[in-house]
Amino acid sequence: KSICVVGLGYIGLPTSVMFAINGHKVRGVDVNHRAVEMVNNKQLHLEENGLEERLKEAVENGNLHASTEPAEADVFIIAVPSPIKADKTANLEYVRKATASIVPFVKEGDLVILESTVPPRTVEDVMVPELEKSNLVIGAQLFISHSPERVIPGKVFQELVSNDRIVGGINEKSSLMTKELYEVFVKGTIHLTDATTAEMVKVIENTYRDVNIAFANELAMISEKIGVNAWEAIKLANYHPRVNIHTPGPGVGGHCIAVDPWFLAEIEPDLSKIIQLSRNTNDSMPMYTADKIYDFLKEQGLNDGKVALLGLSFKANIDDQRESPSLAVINHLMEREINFNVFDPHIKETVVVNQTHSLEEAVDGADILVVLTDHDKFKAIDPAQLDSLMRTKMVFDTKNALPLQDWAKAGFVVKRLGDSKI
Ligand code: SAJ
Repeated sequence: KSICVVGLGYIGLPTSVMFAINGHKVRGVDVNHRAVEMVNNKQLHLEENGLEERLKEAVENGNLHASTEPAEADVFIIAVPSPIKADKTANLEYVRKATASIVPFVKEGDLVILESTVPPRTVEDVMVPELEKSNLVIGAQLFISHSPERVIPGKVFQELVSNDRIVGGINEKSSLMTKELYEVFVKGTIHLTDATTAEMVKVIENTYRDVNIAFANELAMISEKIGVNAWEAIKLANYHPRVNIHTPGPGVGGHCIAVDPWFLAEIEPDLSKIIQLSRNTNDSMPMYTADKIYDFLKEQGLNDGKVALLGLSFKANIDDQRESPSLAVINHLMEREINFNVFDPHIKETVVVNQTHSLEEAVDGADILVVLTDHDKFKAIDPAQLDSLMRTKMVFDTKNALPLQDWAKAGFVVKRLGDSKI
Protein backbone atom coordinates (compact mmCIF):
# COMPACT_ATOMS: atom_id res chain seq x y z
CA LYS A 1 0.00 0.00 0.00
CA SER A 2 1.05 3.61 -0.37
CA ILE A 3 0.86 5.54 2.87
CA CYS A 4 1.15 9.28 3.39
CA VAL A 5 2.08 10.18 6.98
CA VAL A 6 1.46 13.81 7.89
CA GLY A 7 3.76 14.93 10.72
CA LEU A 8 7.29 13.57 11.15
CA GLY A 9 7.67 14.07 14.89
CA TYR A 10 8.09 11.72 17.83
CA ILE A 11 5.21 9.55 16.61
CA GLY A 12 4.98 10.16 12.85
CA LEU A 13 8.61 9.41 12.09
CA PRO A 14 8.89 6.09 13.95
CA THR A 15 5.50 5.04 12.50
CA SER A 16 6.61 5.94 8.97
CA VAL A 17 9.80 3.99 9.46
CA MET A 18 7.96 0.92 10.74
CA PHE A 19 5.58 0.82 7.77
CA ALA A 20 8.47 1.41 5.36
CA ILE A 21 10.62 -1.44 6.71
CA ASN A 22 7.55 -3.68 6.61
CA GLY A 23 7.03 -3.32 2.90
CA HIS A 24 4.79 -0.27 2.46
CA LYS A 25 5.64 2.76 0.33
CA VAL A 26 5.64 5.72 2.70
CA ARG A 27 5.66 9.41 1.97
CA GLY A 28 6.45 11.32 5.16
CA VAL A 29 5.18 14.89 5.15
CA ASP A 30 6.23 17.74 7.38
CA VAL A 31 5.96 21.52 7.15
CA ASN A 32 9.48 21.75 8.58
CA HIS A 33 11.88 21.79 5.59
CA ARG A 34 14.85 20.94 7.75
CA ALA A 35 13.15 17.82 9.17
CA VAL A 36 12.23 16.69 5.64
CA GLU A 37 15.75 17.18 4.38
CA MET A 38 17.25 15.38 7.37
CA VAL A 39 14.95 12.38 6.99
CA ASN A 40 15.86 12.05 3.32
CA ASN A 41 19.54 12.25 4.31
CA LYS A 42 18.98 9.52 6.94
CA GLN A 43 19.74 12.01 9.71
CA LEU A 44 17.87 12.23 13.00
CA HIS A 45 16.06 15.42 13.94
CA LEU A 46 14.93 13.78 17.19
CA GLU A 47 16.43 11.18 19.51
CA GLU A 48 14.83 7.76 19.94
CA ASN A 49 16.42 4.41 20.72
CA GLY A 50 16.70 2.31 17.57
CA LEU A 51 15.51 5.08 15.23
CA GLU A 52 18.83 5.71 13.51
CA GLU A 53 19.35 2.24 12.06
CA ARG A 54 15.70 1.81 11.14
CA LEU A 55 15.56 5.19 9.39
CA LYS A 56 18.65 4.23 7.41
CA GLU A 57 17.08 0.93 6.37
CA ALA A 58 13.76 2.58 5.42
CA VAL A 59 15.38 5.24 3.25
CA GLU A 60 17.91 2.89 1.69
CA ASN A 61 15.32 0.29 0.70
CA GLY A 62 13.54 3.07 -1.16
CA ASN A 63 10.28 2.78 0.79
CA LEU A 64 10.52 6.03 2.76
CA HIS A 65 10.69 9.42 1.20
CA ALA A 66 9.96 12.74 2.93
CA SER A 67 8.38 15.82 1.43
CA THR A 68 6.79 19.08 2.49
CA GLU A 69 3.66 18.31 0.44
CA PRO A 70 1.17 15.42 0.64
CA ALA A 71 0.40 13.36 -2.47
CA GLU A 72 -2.08 10.67 -3.53
CA ALA A 73 -1.98 7.52 -1.40
CA ASP A 74 -4.17 4.62 -0.27
CA VAL A 75 -3.84 5.53 3.39
CA PHE A 76 -3.27 8.87 5.15
CA ILE A 77 -2.03 8.91 8.73
CA ILE A 78 -2.17 12.17 10.67
CA ALA A 79 0.34 12.47 13.52
CA VAL A 80 0.59 16.18 14.26
CA PRO A 81 0.73 18.03 17.60
CA SER A 82 -2.49 18.73 19.52
CA PRO A 83 -1.30 21.04 22.29
CA ILE A 84 -3.30 23.18 24.67
CA LYS A 85 -3.62 26.94 24.45
CA ALA A 86 -2.92 29.33 27.32
CA ASP A 87 -6.56 29.00 28.42
CA LYS A 88 -6.11 25.18 28.69
CA THR A 89 -8.37 24.39 25.76
CA ALA A 90 -7.23 22.18 22.89
CA ASN A 91 -5.53 23.75 19.90
CA LEU A 92 -6.87 21.61 17.06
CA GLU A 93 -5.55 23.84 14.29
CA TYR A 94 -2.74 21.41 13.38
CA VAL A 95 -5.18 18.52 13.12
CA ARG A 96 -7.63 20.60 11.08
CA LYS A 97 -4.93 21.95 8.76
CA ALA A 98 -3.34 18.53 8.26
CA THR A 99 -6.78 17.12 7.40
CA ALA A 100 -7.48 19.98 4.99
CA SER A 101 -4.07 19.44 3.36
CA ILE A 102 -4.95 15.90 2.28
CA VAL A 103 -8.43 16.69 0.94
CA PRO A 104 -7.16 17.36 -2.64
CA PHE A 105 -5.43 13.96 -2.66
CA VAL A 106 -7.98 11.52 -1.21
CA LYS A 107 -9.70 9.17 -3.67
CA GLU A 108 -12.43 6.55 -3.50
CA GLY A 109 -11.51 3.63 -1.22
CA ASP A 110 -8.91 5.55 0.79
CA LEU A 111 -8.49 5.39 4.55
CA VAL A 112 -7.66 8.37 6.80
CA ILE A 113 -6.29 7.61 10.27
CA LEU A 114 -5.75 10.08 13.11
CA GLU A 115 -2.98 9.12 15.55
CA SER A 116 -2.75 12.41 17.49
CA THR A 117 -4.40 12.52 20.91
CA VAL A 118 -7.49 14.73 20.80
CA PRO A 119 -10.56 15.64 22.84
CA PRO A 120 -13.37 13.12 22.32
CA ARG A 121 -15.53 13.95 19.24
CA THR A 122 -12.69 15.57 17.26
CA VAL A 123 -12.85 12.96 14.49
CA GLU A 124 -16.61 13.38 14.13
CA ASP A 125 -16.76 17.16 14.61
CA VAL A 126 -13.49 18.42 13.11
CA MET A 127 -12.14 15.82 10.69
CA VAL A 128 -15.33 14.51 9.09
CA PRO A 129 -16.56 18.00 8.05
CA GLU A 130 -13.13 18.74 6.50
CA LEU A 131 -13.04 15.44 4.63
CA GLU A 132 -16.60 15.90 3.34
CA LYS A 133 -15.13 18.67 1.18
CA SER A 134 -13.59 15.91 -0.96
CA ASN A 135 -17.15 15.13 -2.15
CA LEU A 136 -16.56 11.46 -1.36
CA VAL A 137 -19.26 9.71 0.65
CA ILE A 138 -17.85 9.37 4.16
CA GLY A 139 -18.05 5.79 5.38
CA ALA A 140 -18.81 4.40 1.92
CA GLN A 141 -16.13 5.90 -0.33
CA LEU A 142 -13.79 7.37 2.25
CA PHE A 143 -13.00 5.60 5.50
CA ILE A 144 -11.85 7.31 8.70
CA SER A 145 -10.59 6.09 12.06
CA HIS A 146 -8.74 7.04 15.20
CA SER A 147 -5.82 4.82 16.13
CA PRO A 148 -4.15 6.66 19.00
CA GLU A 149 -0.47 6.15 19.58
CA ARG A 150 0.31 4.78 23.05
CA VAL A 151 4.08 4.54 23.00
CA ILE A 152 6.43 5.85 25.63
CA PRO A 153 9.41 7.96 24.49
CA GLY A 154 12.62 5.97 24.82
CA LYS A 155 10.88 2.64 24.13
CA VAL A 156 8.90 3.62 21.05
CA PHE A 157 10.03 0.76 18.83
CA GLN A 158 9.38 -1.91 21.44
CA GLU A 159 5.98 -0.50 22.31
CA LEU A 160 4.85 0.11 18.71
CA VAL A 161 5.15 -3.62 18.22
CA SER A 162 4.16 -5.10 21.56
CA ASN A 163 1.46 -2.76 22.93
CA ASP A 164 -2.19 -3.50 22.35
CA ARG A 165 -3.79 -0.93 20.08
CA ILE A 166 -7.21 0.72 20.19
CA VAL A 167 -8.78 1.38 16.82
CA GLY A 168 -12.02 3.30 16.52
CA GLY A 169 -13.57 3.78 13.10
CA ILE A 170 -16.43 6.01 12.07
CA ASN A 171 -17.95 2.69 10.96
CA GLU A 172 -16.98 -0.98 11.09
CA LYS A 173 -15.34 -1.03 7.67
CA SER A 174 -13.04 1.84 8.71
CA SER A 175 -12.04 -0.04 11.86
CA LEU A 176 -11.36 -3.28 10.00
CA MET A 177 -9.27 -1.56 7.30
CA THR A 178 -7.18 0.14 10.01
CA LYS A 179 -6.68 -3.09 11.91
CA GLU A 180 -5.51 -4.87 8.79
CA LEU A 181 -2.98 -2.13 8.09
CA TYR A 182 -1.38 -2.06 11.56
CA GLU A 183 -1.24 -5.85 11.77
CA VAL A 184 1.85 -5.70 9.57
CA PHE A 185 3.97 -4.85 12.61
CA VAL A 186 1.71 -4.79 15.72
CA LYS A 187 2.05 -8.00 17.75
CA GLY A 188 -0.27 -6.83 20.57
CA THR A 189 -4.04 -7.25 20.27
CA ILE A 190 -5.87 -4.65 18.19
CA HIS A 191 -9.18 -3.82 19.89
CA LEU A 192 -11.95 -2.33 17.77
CA THR A 193 -14.46 0.32 18.83
CA ASP A 194 -15.96 3.56 17.51
CA ALA A 195 -13.94 6.75 16.91
CA THR A 196 -15.24 8.74 19.89
CA THR A 197 -14.66 5.86 22.31
CA ALA A 198 -11.11 5.46 21.01
CA GLU A 199 -10.51 9.17 21.62
CA MET A 200 -11.91 8.81 25.14
CA VAL A 201 -9.79 5.73 25.86
CA LYS A 202 -6.56 7.45 24.90
CA VAL A 203 -7.33 10.56 26.95
CA ILE A 204 -8.39 8.63 30.05
CA GLU A 205 -5.23 6.48 30.01
CA ASN A 206 -3.11 9.58 30.47
CA THR A 207 -5.61 11.19 32.84
CA TYR A 208 -5.55 8.08 35.03
CA ARG A 209 -1.78 8.44 35.28
CA ASP A 210 -1.97 12.17 36.04
CA VAL A 211 -4.55 11.69 38.80
CA ASN A 212 -2.54 8.83 40.26
CA ILE A 213 0.68 10.90 40.24
CA ALA A 214 -1.17 13.80 41.91
CA PHE A 215 -2.26 11.37 44.62
CA ALA A 216 1.36 10.27 45.06
CA ASN A 217 2.46 13.92 45.26
CA GLU A 218 -0.15 14.59 47.92
CA LEU A 219 1.10 11.57 49.86
CA ALA A 220 4.65 12.93 49.58
CA MET A 221 3.63 16.27 51.06
CA ILE A 222 1.69 14.60 53.90
CA SER A 223 4.60 12.22 54.59
CA GLU A 224 6.95 15.15 55.01
CA LYS A 225 4.85 16.33 57.95
CA ILE A 226 4.53 13.07 59.88
CA GLY A 227 7.89 11.31 59.94
CA VAL A 228 7.21 8.98 57.02
CA ASN A 229 9.11 8.16 53.84
CA ALA A 230 6.42 8.28 51.12
CA TRP A 231 8.54 6.18 48.75
CA GLU A 232 8.73 3.38 51.28
CA ALA A 233 5.02 3.70 52.19
CA ILE A 234 3.97 3.61 48.51
CA LYS A 235 6.21 0.64 47.81
CA LEU A 236 4.72 -1.28 50.73
CA ALA A 237 1.14 -0.32 49.80
CA ASN A 238 1.78 -1.55 46.26
CA TYR A 239 2.43 -5.07 47.59
CA HIS A 240 -1.35 -5.18 47.96
CA PRO A 241 -2.67 -6.97 44.88
CA ARG A 242 -5.20 -4.23 44.09
CA VAL A 243 -3.09 -1.14 44.76
CA ASN A 244 -0.84 0.58 42.20
CA ILE A 245 0.20 4.03 43.39
CA HIS A 246 2.57 5.96 41.14
CA THR A 247 5.57 7.94 42.34
CA PRO A 248 5.91 11.57 43.45
CA GLY A 249 8.31 14.05 41.90
CA PRO A 250 8.98 17.69 41.05
CA GLY A 251 6.04 17.80 38.62
CA VAL A 252 4.63 16.16 35.52
CA GLY A 253 6.19 17.00 32.18
CA GLY A 254 5.93 15.96 28.58
CA HIS A 255 3.32 16.86 26.04
CA CYS A 256 0.81 14.13 26.92
CA ILE A 257 0.08 13.57 30.58
CA ALA A 258 0.26 17.25 31.49
CA VAL A 259 -2.01 18.12 28.56
CA ASP A 260 -4.62 15.44 27.90
CA PRO A 261 -6.59 15.77 31.17
CA TRP A 262 -7.50 19.31 30.06
CA PHE A 263 -9.26 17.78 27.04
CA LEU A 264 -11.82 16.28 29.42
CA ALA A 265 -11.95 19.37 31.64
CA GLU A 266 -12.70 21.47 28.56
CA ILE A 267 -15.66 19.33 27.54
CA GLU A 268 -17.28 19.05 30.98
CA PRO A 269 -15.70 21.53 33.41
CA ASP A 270 -18.23 20.93 36.18
CA LEU A 271 -17.95 17.16 36.01
CA SER A 272 -14.18 16.90 36.01
CA LYS A 273 -13.31 18.15 39.48
CA ILE A 274 -10.81 15.44 40.47
CA ILE A 275 -9.18 15.71 37.08
CA GLN A 276 -8.67 19.48 37.35
CA LEU A 277 -7.56 19.34 40.97
CA SER A 278 -4.98 16.68 40.11
CA ARG A 279 -3.68 18.67 37.18
CA ASN A 280 -3.29 21.74 39.38
CA THR A 281 -1.62 19.71 42.16
CA ASN A 282 0.94 18.36 39.70
CA ASP A 283 1.46 21.82 38.24
CA SER A 284 2.17 23.16 41.72
CA MET A 285 5.02 20.69 42.36
CA PRO A 286 7.80 22.74 40.72
CA MET A 287 6.94 25.65 43.02
CA TYR A 288 6.87 23.29 45.99
CA THR A 289 10.29 21.97 44.96
CA ALA A 290 11.72 25.49 44.59
CA ASP A 291 10.33 26.40 48.04
CA LYS A 292 12.03 23.34 49.53
CA ILE A 293 15.35 24.33 47.97
CA TYR A 294 14.95 27.81 49.43
CA ASP A 295 14.17 26.39 52.88
CA PHE A 296 17.14 23.99 52.82
CA LEU A 297 19.52 26.82 51.98
CA LYS A 298 18.02 28.93 54.78
CA GLU A 299 18.40 26.02 57.22
CA GLN A 300 22.13 26.12 56.54
CA GLY A 301 22.15 29.86 57.13
CA LEU A 302 22.94 30.56 53.50
CA ASN A 303 21.51 33.76 52.07
CA ASP A 304 23.58 33.69 48.90
CA GLY A 305 23.22 29.93 48.35
CA LYS A 306 24.04 28.46 44.98
CA VAL A 307 22.08 25.56 43.51
CA ALA A 308 23.29 22.85 41.12
CA LEU A 309 20.27 21.41 39.30
CA LEU A 310 20.66 18.03 37.64
CA GLY A 311 18.21 17.19 34.86
CA LEU A 312 16.40 19.20 32.23
CA SER A 313 14.50 16.53 30.32
CA PHE A 314 11.03 15.69 31.54
CA LYS A 315 11.97 12.13 32.39
CA ALA A 316 14.84 9.69 32.62
CA ASN A 317 17.29 8.93 29.83
CA ILE A 318 15.70 10.98 27.04
CA ASP A 319 16.58 14.32 25.44
CA ASP A 320 13.08 15.83 25.44
CA GLN A 321 12.70 18.88 27.68
CA ARG A 322 9.24 19.95 26.50
CA GLU A 323 7.00 20.95 29.43
CA SER A 324 9.72 19.70 31.75
CA PRO A 325 9.12 20.46 35.43
CA SER A 326 12.82 21.43 35.57
CA LEU A 327 12.08 24.51 33.47
CA ALA A 328 9.34 25.54 35.90
CA VAL A 329 11.64 24.95 38.89
CA ILE A 330 14.22 27.19 37.20
CA ASN A 331 11.63 29.94 36.72
CA HIS A 332 10.65 29.81 40.37
CA LEU A 333 14.31 29.98 41.47
CA MET A 334 14.80 32.97 39.18
CA GLU A 335 11.76 34.70 40.70
CA ARG A 336 13.41 34.29 44.08
CA GLU A 337 16.76 35.45 42.67
CA ILE A 338 18.46 32.24 43.74
CA ASN A 339 21.74 31.46 41.97
CA PHE A 340 21.81 28.22 40.03
CA ASN A 341 23.52 26.15 37.36
CA VAL A 342 21.81 23.35 35.50
CA PHE A 343 23.29 20.30 33.78
CA ASP A 344 21.78 17.51 31.70
CA PRO A 345 24.03 15.01 29.91
CA HIS A 346 21.20 14.19 27.46
CA ILE A 347 20.66 17.77 26.30
CA LYS A 348 23.53 18.88 24.14
CA GLU A 349 22.25 22.22 22.88
CA THR A 350 21.82 25.16 25.24
CA VAL A 351 18.13 25.56 26.07
CA VAL A 352 18.18 27.60 29.28
CA VAL A 353 20.30 30.21 31.00
CA ASN A 354 23.10 29.02 33.29
CA GLN A 355 23.21 25.64 31.57
CA THR A 356 26.57 23.93 31.92
CA HIS A 357 27.91 21.11 29.82
CA SER A 358 29.60 19.15 32.57
CA LEU A 359 28.70 17.99 36.05
CA GLU A 360 31.89 19.52 37.47
CA GLU A 361 31.00 22.94 36.10
CA ALA A 362 27.45 22.69 37.46
CA VAL A 363 28.48 21.83 41.01
CA ASP A 364 31.43 24.19 41.20
CA GLY A 365 30.97 26.25 44.39
CA ALA A 366 27.39 24.98 44.87
CA ASP A 367 25.66 24.60 48.22
CA ILE A 368 23.02 22.10 47.22
CA LEU A 369 22.81 19.50 44.47
CA VAL A 370 19.22 18.90 43.34
CA VAL A 371 18.23 15.86 41.26
CA LEU A 372 15.21 16.72 39.11
CA THR A 373 15.42 13.92 36.53
CA ASP A 374 16.32 10.31 37.35
CA HIS A 375 18.82 9.75 34.53
CA ASP A 376 20.93 6.61 34.99
CA LYS A 377 23.99 8.82 34.62
CA PHE A 378 23.02 10.69 37.80
CA LYS A 379 22.41 7.49 39.76
CA ALA A 380 26.01 6.54 39.09
CA ILE A 381 27.54 9.75 40.47
CA ASP A 382 30.13 9.07 43.14
CA PRO A 383 29.63 11.65 45.93
CA ALA A 384 33.37 11.58 46.71
CA GLN A 385 33.96 13.02 43.24
CA LEU A 386 32.15 16.24 44.29
CA ASP A 387 33.95 16.64 47.58
CA SER A 388 36.35 19.39 46.71
CA LEU A 389 34.00 21.11 44.26
CA MET A 390 30.96 21.98 46.36
CA ARG A 391 30.97 24.76 48.92
CA THR A 392 28.35 23.08 51.13
CA LYS A 393 27.79 19.33 50.89
CA MET A 394 24.01 19.05 50.63
CA VAL A 395 21.90 17.00 48.24
CA PHE A 396 18.13 17.04 47.54
CA ASP A 397 16.75 14.10 45.59
CA THR A 398 13.25 14.75 44.19
CA LYS A 399 13.08 11.43 42.30
CA ASN A 400 14.42 8.93 44.83
CA ALA A 401 17.19 8.28 42.35
CA LEU A 402 20.31 8.38 44.53
CA PRO A 403 21.57 5.96 47.18
CA LEU A 404 21.36 8.68 49.83
CA GLN A 405 22.82 6.49 52.57
CA ASP A 406 26.09 6.46 50.65
CA TRP A 407 25.87 10.21 50.21
CA ALA A 408 25.30 10.66 53.95
CA LYS A 409 28.36 8.49 54.62
CA ALA A 410 30.32 10.74 52.28
CA GLY A 411 29.46 13.65 54.55
CA PHE A 412 26.47 15.13 52.73
CA VAL A 413 23.38 16.59 54.37
CA VAL A 414 20.75 14.50 52.56
CA LYS A 415 17.16 15.44 51.70
CA ARG A 416 14.56 13.55 49.73
CA LEU A 417 11.18 14.79 48.46
CA GLY A 418 8.37 13.15 50.42
CA ASP A 419 10.65 11.78 53.13
CA SER A 420 10.81 13.09 56.67
CA LYS A 421 12.36 9.86 57.98
CA ILE A 422 15.73 10.62 56.49
N1 SAJ B 1 5.86 10.87 36.45
C1 SAJ B 1 5.80 10.99 37.83
N2 SAJ B 1 5.47 9.88 38.56
C2 SAJ B 1 5.21 8.67 37.98
C3 SAJ B 1 5.28 8.57 36.58
C4 SAJ B 1 5.59 9.68 35.84
O1 SAJ B 1 6.02 12.06 38.40
O2 SAJ B 1 4.93 7.73 38.72
C5 SAJ B 1 6.19 12.04 35.62
C6 SAJ B 1 7.44 11.85 34.81
O3 SAJ B 1 8.58 12.19 35.52
C7 SAJ B 1 7.19 12.77 33.64
C8 SAJ B 1 5.68 12.72 33.46
O4 SAJ B 1 5.17 12.19 34.67
O5 SAJ B 1 7.57 14.11 33.93
C9 SAJ B 1 5.19 11.89 32.30
O6 SAJ B 1 5.97 10.73 32.11
P1 SAJ B 1 5.39 9.29 31.75
O7 SAJ B 1 6.53 8.37 31.66
O8 SAJ B 1 4.33 8.92 32.70
O9 SAJ B 1 4.63 9.46 30.38
P2 SAJ B 1 4.94 10.03 28.91
O10 SAJ B 1 4.37 11.41 28.84
O11 SAJ B 1 6.33 9.85 28.49
O12 SAJ B 1 4.06 9.01 28.02
C10 SAJ B 1 2.68 8.83 28.30
C11 SAJ B 1 2.37 7.33 28.32
N3 SAJ B 1 1.04 7.11 28.85
C12 SAJ B 1 0.77 6.19 29.80
O13 SAJ B 1 1.64 5.53 30.32
C13 SAJ B 1 -0.65 6.02 30.20
C14 SAJ B 1 2.50 6.76 26.92
O14 SAJ B 1 2.09 5.40 26.89
C15 SAJ B 1 1.66 7.58 25.92
O15 SAJ B 1 1.79 7.09 24.61
C16 SAJ B 1 2.15 9.01 25.97
O16 SAJ B 1 1.94 9.51 27.28
C17 SAJ B 1 1.37 9.81 24.94
O17 SAJ B 1 1.95 10.11 23.88
O18 SAJ B 1 0.18 10.10 25.17
